[in-house]
Amino acid sequence: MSRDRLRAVIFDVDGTLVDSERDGHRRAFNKAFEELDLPYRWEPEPYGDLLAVTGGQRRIATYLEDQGIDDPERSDLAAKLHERKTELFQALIADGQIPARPGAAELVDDLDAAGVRLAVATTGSRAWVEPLLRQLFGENRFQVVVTGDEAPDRKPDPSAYVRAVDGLGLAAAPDVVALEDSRNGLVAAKAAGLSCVVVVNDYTRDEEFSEADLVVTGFEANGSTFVLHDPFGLAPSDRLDVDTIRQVAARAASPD
Ligand code: XBP
Ligand code: MG
Repeated sequence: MSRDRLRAVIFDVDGTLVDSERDGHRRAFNKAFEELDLPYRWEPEPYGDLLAVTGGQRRIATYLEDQGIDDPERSDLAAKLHERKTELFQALIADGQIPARPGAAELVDDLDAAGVRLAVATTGSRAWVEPLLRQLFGENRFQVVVTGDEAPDRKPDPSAYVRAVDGLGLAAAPDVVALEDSRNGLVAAKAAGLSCVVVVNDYTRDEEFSEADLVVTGFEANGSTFVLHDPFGLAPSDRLDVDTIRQVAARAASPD
C-alpha cells in the first residue's frame, strides 16, 4: 500500500476541532435572545435537534419560523440576533472558553510535522473562525480556510469542501481526507468526492455514518469504545494518528 497518497486533510471546526456547540454557540445564542428581550432559550438537549440546520443565522430563522414569526420581521430579527451572537461568541473565544477537543491540536501538529497540507472547511462565520484557529492552533496553521461567508449554501452542500480543495490547488479525490463530526459534514465531504473520517461527539454519536471511511469516538481513546465503524479494518486502538489517516486515504483511493 502506498504511504504517500495523503494529499491533504481538511478539518471541520464546530464539533470536530473544537467542542463549541453546547457551551459555546448555544450560550451565545441564549445571551443574544436575553439581550433583545426575547423569551427564547435553547436548552442543551433540544439544541442537538436544532443543529440539523447548519449556519447560525439560518438556525435562528428556522426557529423563529417555528415560533410563527413571519418575514420580513423574521429575517431582520435573525440577522440582528446573529450579529450580536457572533460578538458574544468572539468574547467567549477571547476569554479562552472554547476548548480544542482533546488530542486535536496534537494531530494538527503531527500532520503539519509530517508535511501534510492542512485546510479548514466550516459552516461557521469568518469573524470568529479566524481568531479561534489562531488562538488554539497557531498563526497560519491552515493553508486554506473556507468559512460560511464564502460558502453560503452551508453543509451538507459540498461547496465549502470544493472551495477548500480548489484553494489547495488539488483535485477533489479520496486522497484528500475530511475530518468531520456530523452527518451534514460527512454528506458534504462525500459529495465533494473526498474521504471522510468522522470523530463523533455527544450530539452526533447516533447519526448515520455508514458512508464514512472510519468513525471514532475522539482523537484519543477515552474509555472502552474507540472505533465505531471501520470498513477497511484499520482499527487504531488508542488514538487517531497520521498513519491511520494515511491508510484511510490510500485505501479509499485504491480500495483493492
Ligand atoms: C457548524 C454550524 C455553525 C455553528 C454556528 O456546522 O452549523 O452554524 O453552529 O456558527 P459545521 P455561526 O460544524 O458542520 O460547520 O453562528 O457562525 O453560523
Ligand atoms: Mg461540525
